[in-house]
Amino acid sequence: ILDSMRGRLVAENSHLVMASVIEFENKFKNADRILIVACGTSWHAGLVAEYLIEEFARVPVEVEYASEFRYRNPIIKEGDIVIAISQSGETADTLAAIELAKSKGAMIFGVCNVVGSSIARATDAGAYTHAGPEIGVASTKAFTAQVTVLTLLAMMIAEKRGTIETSTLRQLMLEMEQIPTKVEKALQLDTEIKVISEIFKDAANFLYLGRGFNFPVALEGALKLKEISYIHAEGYPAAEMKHGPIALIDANMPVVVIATKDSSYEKIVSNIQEVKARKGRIIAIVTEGDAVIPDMAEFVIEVPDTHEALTPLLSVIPLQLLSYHIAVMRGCNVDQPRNLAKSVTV
Ligand code: F1P
Repeated sequence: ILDSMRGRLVAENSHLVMASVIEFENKFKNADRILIVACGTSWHAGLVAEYLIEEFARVPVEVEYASEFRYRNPIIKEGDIVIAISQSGETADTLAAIELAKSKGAMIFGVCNVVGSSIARATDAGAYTHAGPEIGVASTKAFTAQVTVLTLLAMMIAEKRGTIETSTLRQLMLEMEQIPTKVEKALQLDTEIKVISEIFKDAANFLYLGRGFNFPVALEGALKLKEISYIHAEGYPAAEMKHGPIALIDANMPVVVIATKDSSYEKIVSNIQEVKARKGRIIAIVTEGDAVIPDMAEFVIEVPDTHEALTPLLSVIPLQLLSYHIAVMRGCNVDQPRNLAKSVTV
């Protein structure tokens, strides 16, 4: 299974500027630590990667905004691997973070979409995401492609380090094969989400909550809404809600909760109860067939079942659609949002 995965990654990259994943395998195997630098949506994909790599490969991972990393004096040791993630491959902050890490002896692995871009050229090795051009400024399919590549990478590192059971690896790979069909199914939620968007299009604020692998998805859902509809939105780890954001919840607050069936399901159900008790308007993203949450949430959006570690690939889709429809209904230009550049090169 792993050989076929390597084959796929390498085949995609063999004719390109970046070195193959195989050449980097031993470096990943022996790394004491992995740092991930990125901005915006790519940073959220990096957070998913942190959860995946630490869960399966048991290597410490730190994820940092490149825009912060480049301006401080981070501790970087020789032998550290830095994964730089960028859709455009031209983001100035990410490029500067790479140069800083390189000057201190780190090896750089890139995850880029644009072939031959500045970031791709500045890295020692990497994998292209091949998501195709992002027509709009806000990243959407790039996120899915980044998370896919990073999931494969996490599995490869775990296999190399011997930290993953063969049966788990096999299960993940088989589930991975099903993802394109399940993504198609999730995209069919479009009409349903349009109806929900109509109801909430005039909201002044939104709160997004998620746990585990879906915490970064909550951040991404909030970012997409901000970027294209100009509605203020905050993403939080669901358990962090009680440490502050709970004060914001009232009958005017839409709360999007990613509550797919996973190891934190019981806990997220109790988070939903807390929101409901304060009359928050709950839009829950659940796993198909969920019998509990429909009795609690005002709106329920079902996504196909998959392995817990792969849920971000499906749960992000309804959030992207929600932002898209709300933005269109508010008369916003979804492809060219105000103040946003496709590549932030300064
Ligand atoms: C990073 C990013 C995007 C965002 C917007 C501005 O870009 O923050 O995530 O949607 O386009 O730039 P990149 O480094 O992934 O190209």
